[in-house]
Amino acid sequence: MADPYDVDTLVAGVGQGSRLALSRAITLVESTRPDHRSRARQLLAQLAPRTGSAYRVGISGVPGVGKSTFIDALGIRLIEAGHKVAVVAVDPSSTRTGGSILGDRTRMAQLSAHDEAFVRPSPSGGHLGGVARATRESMIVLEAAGYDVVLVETVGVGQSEVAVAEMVDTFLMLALARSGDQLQGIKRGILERVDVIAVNKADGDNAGEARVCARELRGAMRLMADDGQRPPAVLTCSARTGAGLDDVWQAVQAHRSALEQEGSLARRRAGQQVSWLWALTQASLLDALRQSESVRSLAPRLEAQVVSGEVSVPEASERLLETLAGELRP
Ligand SMILES: Nc1nc2c(ncn2[C@@H]2O[C@H](COP(=O)(O)OP(=O)(O)OP(=O)(O)O)[C@@H](O)[C@H]2O)c(=O)[nH]1
Ligand SMILES: [Mg+2]
Repeated sequence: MADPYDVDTLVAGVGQGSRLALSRAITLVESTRPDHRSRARQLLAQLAPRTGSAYRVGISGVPGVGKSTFIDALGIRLIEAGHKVAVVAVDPSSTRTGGSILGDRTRMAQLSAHDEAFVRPSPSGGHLGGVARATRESMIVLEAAGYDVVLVETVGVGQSEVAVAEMVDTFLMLALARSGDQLQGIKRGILERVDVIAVNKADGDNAGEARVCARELRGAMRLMADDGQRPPAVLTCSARTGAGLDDVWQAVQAHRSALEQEGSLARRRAGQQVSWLWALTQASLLDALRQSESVRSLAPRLEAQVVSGEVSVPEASERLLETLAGELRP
């Protein structure tokens, strides 16, 4: 049987927009097998020159805010406007539930079925660093295949948002109108990275409350913005009815044009390359630690010794690191 992961064949196939080649190339970059990693590096090196011009947009928000519904509806609009749209996800929790993959496929029903769209479910398995690496590298493959809008979905809980903010040009936060604390559900650390906020489900009886919420949020964002910093645009939309979606996309475009005009898009991306370098190195170290045979065979004894008090935790940790270092050294 022909080698499904032959790099030259994949490069050619991705260039021709072959969905099969694209799926295989993404499977390859998602893999943590050392032989796959080595091929993935060759593949990415060859594809990288064809990337850089796509819109990279992160979409976050608490579970149930409507991210998948929003991406489905926005994606279709963008395709109608002539774009090719790819959707990837950073969702380490999917390894636990195993449910969100199927869920997102069915919820992005229109987009998944479209020829001009490519919806990739979250990679399963692994720590956040590994999942973020896979997503980042998948974005390169997708951009090289001609997808000029790449939407990255993440659940608005914990560190995955920060990881996504580190790989996109514009970070869009979906919010819900809730009386009282409008900032609830938006973590402080992420607030300073948000470029556009859209209060979703602004339909039916909810529309008025959503507008009030947006107004309050707008005021709060202005107060919080540092001197000279542009506060995020705050809008309302309904992923269900489509109301306001065009305005949200316009706000995303306006944010990106402002970045380009100030010359900060290039700066932002340069900074992201450097943070990727370190994130990748850390993720690779973690993978090496988990895959190391000698660490694995040493671990049960060390764990027992730590529990019995025979060896202290710092000593045991040092021994594991030494064992790994010995293995990494050629
Ligand atoms: N009324 C209304 N309901 C919406 C809207 N957008 C999404 N929903 C509903 O909200 C529920 C959750 O939507 P999803 O798109 O699955 O939300 P999500 O943020 O992707 O959820 P997770 O992937 O679980 O984090 C579904 O029942 C949607 O039909 C909207 O604009 N208006
Ligand atoms: Mg979803």
